[in-house]
Amino acid sequence: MSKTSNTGKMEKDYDCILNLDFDRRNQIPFTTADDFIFTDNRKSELLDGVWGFTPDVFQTVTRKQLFSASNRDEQHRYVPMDMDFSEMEKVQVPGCWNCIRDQYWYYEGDAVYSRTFLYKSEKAQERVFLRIGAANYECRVWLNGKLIARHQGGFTPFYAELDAIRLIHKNHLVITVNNRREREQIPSMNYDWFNYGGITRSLELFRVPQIFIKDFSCHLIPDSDFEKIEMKVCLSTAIAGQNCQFSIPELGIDELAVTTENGEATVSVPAHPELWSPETPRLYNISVSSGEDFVEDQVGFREIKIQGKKILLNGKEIFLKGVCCHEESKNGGRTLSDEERMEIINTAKEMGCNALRLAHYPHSERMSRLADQHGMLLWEEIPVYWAIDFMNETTFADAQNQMRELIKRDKNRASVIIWSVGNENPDTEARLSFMKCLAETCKADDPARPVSAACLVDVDTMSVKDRLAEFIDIVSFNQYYGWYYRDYEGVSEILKNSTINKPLVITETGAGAKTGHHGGTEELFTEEHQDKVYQKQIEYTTGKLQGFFPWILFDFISPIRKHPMQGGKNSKGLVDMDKKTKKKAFYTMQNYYEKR
Ligand code: GCB
Repeated sequence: MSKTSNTGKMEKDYDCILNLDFDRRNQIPFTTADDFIFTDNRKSELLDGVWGFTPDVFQTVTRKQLFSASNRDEQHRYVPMDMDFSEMEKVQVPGCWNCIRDQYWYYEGDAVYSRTFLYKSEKAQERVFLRIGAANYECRVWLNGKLIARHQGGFTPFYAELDAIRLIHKNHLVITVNNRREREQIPSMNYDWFNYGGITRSLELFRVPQIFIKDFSCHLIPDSDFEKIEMKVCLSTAIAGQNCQFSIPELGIDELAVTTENGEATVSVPAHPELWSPETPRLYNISVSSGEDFVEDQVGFREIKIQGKKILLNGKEIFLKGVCCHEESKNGGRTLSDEERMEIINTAKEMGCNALRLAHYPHSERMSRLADQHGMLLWEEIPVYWAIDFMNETTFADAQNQMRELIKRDKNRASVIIWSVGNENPDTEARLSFMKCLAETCKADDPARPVSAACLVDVDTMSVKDRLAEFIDIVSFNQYYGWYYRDYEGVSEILKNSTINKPLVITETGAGAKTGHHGGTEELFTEEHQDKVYQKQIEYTTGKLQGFFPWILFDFISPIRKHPMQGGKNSKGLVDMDKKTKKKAFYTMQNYYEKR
C-alpha cells in the first residue's frame, strides 16, 4: 500500500495502525489530590443524563484520535470514519456499563462516552471546572479534541479545568474509561467484589472567579474541652492580604482573617457548639467569603480520640456497634440513589448499629453527607486490598493519591471517624513500609482522625501481631472462625494471645448462608449455621473489643464465588441481596446490639 497522500491524512492513519506506542500521545500527568477543589454546596450544572457510549475493545478512538478527526478531507469530501459520535448507543450517566446489557456484563477494557453541552459565560473572567465524581479505573477527558485530564483510581472525584480558550458555544466532551484489572493498580487483579466499569458518579460543571476558595476545612480543635473551632481556607492563588470572612451564625461567630503569602487563612475561635453524635447529629451552617467567592458547608462538631484501649467520642467511651457494607445497587451496579443509601443506613440502624464500615473503597460522598445528617459513624477506606504490588513506587503514588483525595473530599464530615489504609495484606517488609507511609499521609493531611487497617491474624501464633499495629491508632483484624476455620474457639484464643495496648476491633467475621436455606447448625450455607457462627462470635468476644463489624450487611455480587449455593454472590449478608429479606443471624446481631 502506498503512503502517498497530499492531505497527510494517510500518513496519520498508517501511524495509528503501525505505531505500537500510539497511546503515548494520549498521556498527560495524572490529575491528583493537589488539583482538588472544594465544590460542596456550590451551584453546579449537571452533565448527568444521556451520553453516547461504546465499548472500545481495540482502543480505536484513542488509537486513531477520532475525537479530533474531521470526517471531511481537504476538498470537503466525506471520508469513511470508523466512529460517528452522533450514532452512538445512548446510555445514562452516571452508571455502570456492565448493567446496560448482558453482553457488557463481564466487559473489562476501554469504553468511550461522548456528549455535547452548551456554554455561555456568565461573568467576565470566570473559570470553569468539570468534576467527575468517580470513573473506574483510568479516565481521560477530551474537550473539543484536546486531552485535558487523566486520572486513575476508580472511587474518588477529580477535576479538570475547561480552559476558556477551548470553550466555545457548543462543546464536545469525549471521556474514555478503562476498567482493566492490572497488577500495579489499587486494587490489583484479585478481589471479592464485582469490577463495575464506567462513569459511576455524577459529572458537574462549576463556575468560579479567577481567584477562588480552593479548599475549606472546619472542625472542633482536639483537646480544647470542646470549646474551640478551627476554620481554614486555601485560595487558588498564593496571595497575601486577602480578607476571608468566616461565619457560623447559630454560634454567633463572624471572624475576619487575612491570607498569608501562601494564600491561606485560618481562624481558631472559642465556641460552645452542641456536639455531634449518632444520637444528636447536629449540624451547623458555616460560610466563608473571600473576594468574589463564597462557599458554605454544614458541619457537625465532635471529638474522636484514642485513650489507651478506649475509643472516646466527645470524651465518652464508645463501642462501635458496626456492620460492613459494599456500595452496590439491588440491580447490580455501583451507582446508587440517595434512597438506596438510606436503605443501608436504616437497615444498619434497625440492627442497632452506630457504625458502618464502607468497604473496601471510597463510597460516594453522598453517603457521608447522609451519615452526618442521620447520625451514623463511618469507617472509610481505600482499596489496598489483598495482594498489592507493594514494591512499586507508582503503585504507592496511586494509593497515596486515593487516600489524599478521600481525605480532601470527606474531611469536614463529622460522621467519618476512621481512615483505613488497607485490608488483609501480608506482613512483609515492602508492605510495612508502604502502609506505614500511608498512615503517615493520613496523619499529615488530617492529624485529628484515628487511622486503622484491617489486619490479618497470624495463624501460627494465633494472635494479631502485625507490625503495622505500631503505626496505626486502632488495631483491627478479620477472622472467620466457624466458617473458613470450622472450630469456633479460634477467636477466643486470638484475643487471649493478642497483647496490644490500643483499641482492638473486629472488622470482619461471618459465614455464608443462602437465604431461605435451612438445616442443622453445622450444615454449611444454612441460615442456622450462619446464626451459630454469630452466636459463638458474640460469646467469645463480648467485653474484649472496642468494636465489632459483621461481614456483611447485604449479599453482593462476586465473580469469584462459584459454589452452587453462592451462584456468583458472596452470601455472607445478614440480609439478602433484595435488601429486604433478613436472615436469622440479623436478629441475633440485633439482640446483641440492643443489649450493649
Ligand atoms: C475477607 C475480605 C472480604 C471478603 C470476605 C469473605 O476477608 O476482606 O472482602 O468478601 O473475606 O467473604 O471471604
